[in-house]
Amino acid sequence: MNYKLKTRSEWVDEYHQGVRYGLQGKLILEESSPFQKITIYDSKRYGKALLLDDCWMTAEKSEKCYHECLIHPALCCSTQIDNILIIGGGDGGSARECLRYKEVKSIDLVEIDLRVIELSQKYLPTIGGNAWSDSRLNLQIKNGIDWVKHRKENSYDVIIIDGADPIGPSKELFSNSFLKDCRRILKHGGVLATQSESPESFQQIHINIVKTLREIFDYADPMYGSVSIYPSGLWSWTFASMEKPKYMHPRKSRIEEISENCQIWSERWQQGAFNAIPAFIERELAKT
Ligand code: SPD
Repeated sequence: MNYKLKTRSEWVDEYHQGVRYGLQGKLILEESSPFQKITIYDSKRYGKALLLDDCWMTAEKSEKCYHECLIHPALCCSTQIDNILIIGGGDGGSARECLRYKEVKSIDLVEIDLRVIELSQKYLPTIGGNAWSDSRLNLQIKNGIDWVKHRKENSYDVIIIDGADPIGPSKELFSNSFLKDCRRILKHGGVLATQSESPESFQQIHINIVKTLREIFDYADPMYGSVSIYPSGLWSWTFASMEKPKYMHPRKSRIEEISENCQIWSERWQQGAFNAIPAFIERELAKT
């Protein structure tokens, strides 16, 4: 038996600029949808995981450190949270976190790739949890760019962009025209939240996302945390609003509603995470 080969075949790695980020485990499934390569992997440390185009997206036992951070600063702080739009988020984790708030009346979840939803429901059912059967969830298998283009002004209280990296089908989710449409369809006291890559391994992309959002929305700030399965482990989410930095001040009633069952998010954590901006990023963002 070729021992070395056997050992290697038990690992799956995401490669990025001369570094690889890997998990040990067992391959369950690999297929190509019309949009991307989809892999389901059973990792020893984090349980079942989803990769899109060979990049880690989520894993059963580490997803909360991504989804809680993307959702709660927006939903705890927005003036109203009746109508939510999620672009992407086909694993269901973002919808699940939004649906924890009783005030939420409806969520349009617009995912381009039906297979991501089907495979997440089958292999990673804990991530979507009860969201899939919640009558407030309205699934749309459509292109998110077209969806926002065709919505009326002031349609949503909160917009969540839960896409993959800005290559492949998610590239346009970081474009000026898409984000301008998001501003148009967001209500005035609302908040937009997007994953905004790593300030370490995707430094320039991260800076560009924050700058673009500041131009379009007036107010935008990045928040930093750790997602151990993503390149470098250091990750960011950026929040934007129109009248003031709305996303900085969680409302008491909403904190009380969710905090007991959060693994990472708390009011205190959020404050620290906004303040954890690396000095060089702050300097870069200050340049015009
Ligand atoms: N480098 C991975 C970035 C992926 C962000 N989205 C993950 C989707 C989880 N719902």
